Amino acid sequence: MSMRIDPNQIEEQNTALQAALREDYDALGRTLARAGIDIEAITIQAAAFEVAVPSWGVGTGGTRFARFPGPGEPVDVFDKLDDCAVINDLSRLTSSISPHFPWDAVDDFGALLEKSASLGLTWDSINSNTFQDQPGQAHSYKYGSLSHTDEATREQAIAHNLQCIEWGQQLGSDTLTVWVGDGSNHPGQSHFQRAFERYLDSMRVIYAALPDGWEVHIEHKMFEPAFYSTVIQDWGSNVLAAMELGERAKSLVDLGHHAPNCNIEMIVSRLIQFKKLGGFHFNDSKYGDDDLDSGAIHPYQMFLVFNELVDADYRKQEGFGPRYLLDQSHNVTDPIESLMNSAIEVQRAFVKALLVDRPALEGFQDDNDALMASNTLKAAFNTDVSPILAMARQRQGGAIDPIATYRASGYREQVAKERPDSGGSGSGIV
Ligand SMILES: [Mn+2]
Repeated sequence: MSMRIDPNQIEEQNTALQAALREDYDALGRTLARAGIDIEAITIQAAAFEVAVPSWGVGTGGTRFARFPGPGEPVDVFDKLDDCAVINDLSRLTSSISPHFPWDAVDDFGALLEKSASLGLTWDSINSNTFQDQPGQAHSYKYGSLSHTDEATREQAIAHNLQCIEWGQQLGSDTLTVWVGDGSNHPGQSHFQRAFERYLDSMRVIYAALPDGWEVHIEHKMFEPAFYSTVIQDWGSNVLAAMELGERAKSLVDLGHHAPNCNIEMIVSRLIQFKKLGGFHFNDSKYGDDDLDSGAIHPYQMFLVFNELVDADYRKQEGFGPRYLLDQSHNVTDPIESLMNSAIEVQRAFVKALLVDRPALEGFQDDNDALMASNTLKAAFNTDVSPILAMARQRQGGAIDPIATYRASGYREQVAKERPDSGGSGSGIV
């Protein structure tokens, strides 16, 4: 059974918070006006901001040690759509969903499209999965997929990606995201160059099958499941592969897939410069690929990434238009709450980056005034833009306080009654 948050309930919650929001918004408007910034122009841009949600994100995640499922977890992709609709109805930031195949494969894609359309949702990038074996699969991916030493295994992995493109076309998507777990656990286990050559040969077949208007995004990952080396380990391997394949192959940056202290914003700048930035998987990280909620650990880093993105837009950089997707593992929170929170944190980084005084920054850079250049960024980062985000949500019919409204709605309690226990089965973290 499908359940939607009642718009009257959102309205009722908003009414109680409206006067305080107006006061805060007006006060911030006066502060920004002193810096020559029109709060209304910023609010319009905040309202237009979108970040896609991953279908796999609405289930409770886990580690390789255990998974502790929450109540009312989605049973299938139709349930996932209901949860995604709640996230978007309250946050007004997430109208598209990124599916993962074969997890989300169905017999009737028409029914899936019909349901997503009825909820006001569209389909973002398609994610293929050759990092685990499926029941009845002829060849195992234990030792790799697109770069496997065995040709038949590589062909099976290629065929799955072609199938993903076909399913994606039925859903109206236009991007395939490829992440492989291929790599090695022991020095000497794999010949680096030969493995990379086999990967490229496989990807050439997939690239050649891209329909008109489609792109393929390559995702790199430093480690896990392979702990010594991975075939697409870093942004260097990633962009080399993308350059080798052609202009419709681009690099995807997952914030958690870099070495600690890596200057991700500079990588983003490089990819923008060479028209190779395909998109993002937003999350946060303390130690490695720990898939924490966006903005939970390094909000300044996310702001600096958006500073590059807003700068590219400001300079009208040719060929610039990356996709934004959340990719996190919600192990101890209600995934709907984490995804709403995280979408807002990503939007917050974007809106703060809009406040950067770019002509002033350029002047300080040209004058080698390091302190004032840094302070220019900090001035934007230190501005609390919460009233802008809340106003943008409210104007689009969303909730001023999405978490409070969600909790008051009783949605989780309701679906917990309707959906059977999911058990401790695995949930995807990529
Ligand atoms: Mn990812």
